[in-house]
Amino acid sequence: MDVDAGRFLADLQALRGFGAQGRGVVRPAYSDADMAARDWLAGRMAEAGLRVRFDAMGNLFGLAEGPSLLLGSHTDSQPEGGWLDGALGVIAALEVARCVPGVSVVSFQDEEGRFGVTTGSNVWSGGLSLAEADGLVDHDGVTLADARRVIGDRAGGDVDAEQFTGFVEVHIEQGPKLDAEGLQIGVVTDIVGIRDMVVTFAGQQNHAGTTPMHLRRDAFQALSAFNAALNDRLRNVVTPRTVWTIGHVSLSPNASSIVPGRARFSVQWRDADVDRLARMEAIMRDTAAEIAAAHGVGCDFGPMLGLDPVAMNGTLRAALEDAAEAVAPGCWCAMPSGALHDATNVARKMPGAMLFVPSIGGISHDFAEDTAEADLVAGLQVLARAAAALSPS
Ligand code: HGY
Ligand code: MN
Ligand code: MN
Repeated sequence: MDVDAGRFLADLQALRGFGAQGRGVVRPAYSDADMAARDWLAGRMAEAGLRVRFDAMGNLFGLAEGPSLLLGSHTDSQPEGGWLDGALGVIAALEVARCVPGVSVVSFQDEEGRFGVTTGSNVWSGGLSLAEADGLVDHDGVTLADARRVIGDRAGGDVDAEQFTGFVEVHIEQGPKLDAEGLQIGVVTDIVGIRDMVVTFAGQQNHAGTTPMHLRRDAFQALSAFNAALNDRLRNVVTPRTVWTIGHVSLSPNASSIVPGRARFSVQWRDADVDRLARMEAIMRDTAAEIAAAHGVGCDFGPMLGLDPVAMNGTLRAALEDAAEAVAPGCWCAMPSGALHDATNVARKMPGAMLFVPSIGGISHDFAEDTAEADLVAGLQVLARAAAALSPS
């Protein structure tokens, strides 16, 4: 079961080359860079003796014969992505599959949600139908149905989840804990839930010089007031682990001499408690409607996307903890995940577990994302040990 750290690191760097942008990557789902990376990965899977299969969403599987343990993550990236987010889990899975019998590999599609929220594994695990996914639209108005046409004749039919005995995903932490505490490995206890929607405030576009302030129906002013009111009203229901983000804003017509007539913005929130997610949704909706009325703008709520919190499987977690203690004695911890992962969806179909390696400075979803090579290799070794213990072969 001797993994080859050099080959693993070389494959990671090779994958980094698809959509490379400085130290990071730009490899959104279905982009040329994403599909070129998937074709390269399919070749590496075949060389490793795995049976290659793309499904209709563009999820890419490398399948071992018979029942197998599934390892993997995703290779699509955020619009400004780090080189390791998702890539680490796929390349580590590939290296382990070369050395441990009974291991299959997957790279899920659109985990980064160009169209939805962990869309590829959501469809594969039955959380979303392909027809519903096809109707999702990205920020440029492209539908997923149109985007996934690039898969072409690669698509080889569904991959049956019944052949897998469990799923393990290694991923960068994407947060500050392991790096700050000088730890090498995190074994994940649970993954937070998420809610995500687009809200539109529609006011009155007008001349920025001749329109008196008291006559304006300024969509940006409404958004600004909404954000302040939301922060104030959430204080009573959140905990230090709760997060919420307005990360995407488009003002129309976005010109310095025109009062913005329309503000279209994302509102996303995450927490480990499904009831708190629901309470936050009620506060968000009520506050948006109230502020919109006060500012004389229309308020439209887009579809709500989301996933509930999920606990990792105890048996798989124990195998990861044993492997972590063997590889990094006293240098690991059990911890929750504040980031969303494909493991959330896969847990619908089979036992799942995750392990983390440190993110330097806790930075992720940024070109500067990085992890020390020794920590990458330690993550590979923990995954390999656990896979050898868990593989059905
Ligand atoms: O947003 C997330 O948590 C994941 O990195 N897509
Ligand atoms: Mn990821
Ligand atoms: Mn990510």
